[in-house]
Amino acid sequence: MLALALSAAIALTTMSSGQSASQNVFLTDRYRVELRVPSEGVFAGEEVDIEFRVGDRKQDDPILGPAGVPDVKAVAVITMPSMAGMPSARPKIHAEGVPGDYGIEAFFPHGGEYAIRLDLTVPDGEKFTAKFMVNVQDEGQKGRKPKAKPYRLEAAQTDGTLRLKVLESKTGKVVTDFDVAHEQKLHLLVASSDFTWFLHEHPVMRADGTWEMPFKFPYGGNYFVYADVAPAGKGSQILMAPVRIPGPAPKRAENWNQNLGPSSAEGITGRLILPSDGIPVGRSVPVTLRLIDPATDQRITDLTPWLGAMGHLMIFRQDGLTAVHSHPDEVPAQTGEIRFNARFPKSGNYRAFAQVQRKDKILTFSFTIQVKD
Ligand SMILES: [Cu+2]
Repeated sequence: MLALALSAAIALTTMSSGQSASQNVFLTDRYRVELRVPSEGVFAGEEVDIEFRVGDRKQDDPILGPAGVPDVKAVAVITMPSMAGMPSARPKIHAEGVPGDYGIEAFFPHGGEYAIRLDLTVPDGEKFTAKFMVNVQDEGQKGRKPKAKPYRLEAAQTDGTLRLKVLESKTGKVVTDFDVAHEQKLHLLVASSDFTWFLHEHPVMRADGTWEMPFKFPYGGNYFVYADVAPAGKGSQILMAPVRIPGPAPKRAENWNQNLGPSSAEGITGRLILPSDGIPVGRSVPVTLRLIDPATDQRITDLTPWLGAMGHLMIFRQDGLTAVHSHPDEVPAQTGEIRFNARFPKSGNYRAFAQVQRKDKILTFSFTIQVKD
């Protein structure tokens, strides 16, 4: 009797919130929601309209399918389940010309699997949530023209002050409203063009949207200035502005040979451990930072959280145009090892900077990773 009741309850649950085999259709007893991902796919780094249709299964036409439901109130939230701590996007939704059809004004900062949650309220007041997964392809795919990014960064240094602005590309409007990610609204990352010099700071925003910080570039030459930001509701974006500084530059040959350590900071030795069978392009892979005290050969187990995590790993492609998102596993153990998940969208040479906090000091380790096709 009990078993029967249980199986009936499960069947009911499956029916009321189930997902069809296609994964793009979500059903309740009454309604059918279909996510219409563009047939050519969805690509990172461009704004895309993803349509969905809400149909009434009680008015099911044998040819046209469930009648479209107009005036649905919809709230969309886009997250990346593999990237814990990445700010969610809350994209705008508009009604299309056809009753029951709606469009999500989405933007995906980089490739990977995203979850789209739709909280829907139909005109009779019924509320339900439909969830979908969307696989987003990396930008810069062959045969695809790069599209304008929704935001851009301005960076300039004058009189010992670095000033940054995040602007809406279309309107030129300065963005002043940001979501917090890893305890900050803006993470400033500055690197020399050969990625041998690196800085991670948190400037302060003035009311007009200018981010300021006392700062002088260490020498002349080209730099990449990155702002890791999430304009309110728009999700995570890494924006880059190249900066050229006059003056003498140190003469040295660029070295991009793979170098997984040892890298030293404050007397501690860091090594990077990559998957033994290589790094597949476009797939999330575990990257482990192992920290050792060379005096005792013991693992370092007294790190303290910094910016909401036990470690941060920032990875840049040699051309400066690709910054790799990586996040530590959600529950890092005090084992002297920090495991990150990193995803390399292209083959090429990458410089990785790992940062941890120990005894109130920030330790920065640098590595070079070669990703082959
Ligand atoms: Cu930061």
